[in-house]
Amino acid sequence: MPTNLPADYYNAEERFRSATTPEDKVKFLEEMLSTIPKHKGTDHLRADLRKKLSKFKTATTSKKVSKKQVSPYHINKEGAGQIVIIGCTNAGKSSLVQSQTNAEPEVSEVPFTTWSPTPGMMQIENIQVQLIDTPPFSEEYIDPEFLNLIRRVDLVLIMLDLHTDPVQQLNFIYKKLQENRIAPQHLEGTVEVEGFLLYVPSLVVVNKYDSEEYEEHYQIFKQLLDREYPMLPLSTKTGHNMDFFKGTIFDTLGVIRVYSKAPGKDPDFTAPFVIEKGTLLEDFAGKVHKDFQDNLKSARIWGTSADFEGQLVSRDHVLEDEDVVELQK
Ligand SMILES: Nc1nc2c(ncn2[C@@H]2O[C@H](COP(=O)(O)OP(=O)(O)OP(=O)(O)O)[C@@H](O)[C@H]2O)c(=O)[nH]1
Ligand SMILES: [Mg+2]
Repeated sequence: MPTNLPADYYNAEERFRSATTPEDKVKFLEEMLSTIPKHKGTDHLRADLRKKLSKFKTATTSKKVSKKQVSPYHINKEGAGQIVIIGCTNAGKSSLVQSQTNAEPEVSEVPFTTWSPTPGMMQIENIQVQLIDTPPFSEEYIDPEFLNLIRRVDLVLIMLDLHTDPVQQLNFIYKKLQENRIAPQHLEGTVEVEGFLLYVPSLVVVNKYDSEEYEEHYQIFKQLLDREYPMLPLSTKTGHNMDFFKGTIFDTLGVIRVYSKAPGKDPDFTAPFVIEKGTLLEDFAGKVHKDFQDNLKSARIWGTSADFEGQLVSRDHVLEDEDVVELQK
């Protein structure tokens, strides 16, 4: 240790020793380095301090990385489809998630209740889909990660409140989407806009249709629209039209259920494979087991796509919803 170091160096060194965070360690090491006179006798010491400095700097940056907040909108897809519900305040988005899934977002007549997204799983017959409750659309800021979620999901449910100027709500939602270069798929080819638009699959759900008494109300609303929309009325409160809603979701997702069975055994009807409509037998086989993808010869089929029970079909057979398949190598 060179003896001719200034008092400032020893002060900084003292504080470095008592520092408890990597940020403070970095600060006092830099101070120590700046107070050392530069000559041959201090070469070793300066090299040693620089090494320490780089170690503590790495510690501060890696801590920053691990501290980095993950957006609550980064929600992993679960089940047969990921569906986000969007709409104005009080439309009933949280009510739908609360009544139909295992999640329990807060529901209230007070506007602007929901502040962050909540996913839950909704049962449709023997499959499950993910429904995501979200904060209301408003004139103010929309989180860019919320918009990214809308861009990547399998289906966007646009929820309207039948009792509170639904035409205005629908126009407002479309306007906000379009401002962010997103548009519903059924409008593809009809929107005149400069530049790029991302088209997303969507379904309009008109909530608070508590009973058939609201039919006239609903018809008037439909007549006020400038065009036809993929749309259905619903009540999250009374459950009116809920089965039809679920069936429509299933059809819109474009999936089918296929059951695999071993020879001589019954299939497990509670555990379907959920695959895309139009999937070929050979691609389904790959999902059951990798081995089947290469070595599959044929299969026996019972159900929708079979001409008769246990029909022998080849690898390029197109499967349909509720088929039972016995794969053969
Ligand atoms: N009559 C009737 N009221 C409903 C229905 N669904 C929801 N509500 C009521 O509407 C109000 C708002 O419901 P929420 O589910 O909190 O609405 P939201 O869309 O989540 O509202 P924000 O979180 O503010 O965006 C509550 O008082 C609900 O009880 C329905 O089908 N019929
Ligand atoms: Mg809510």
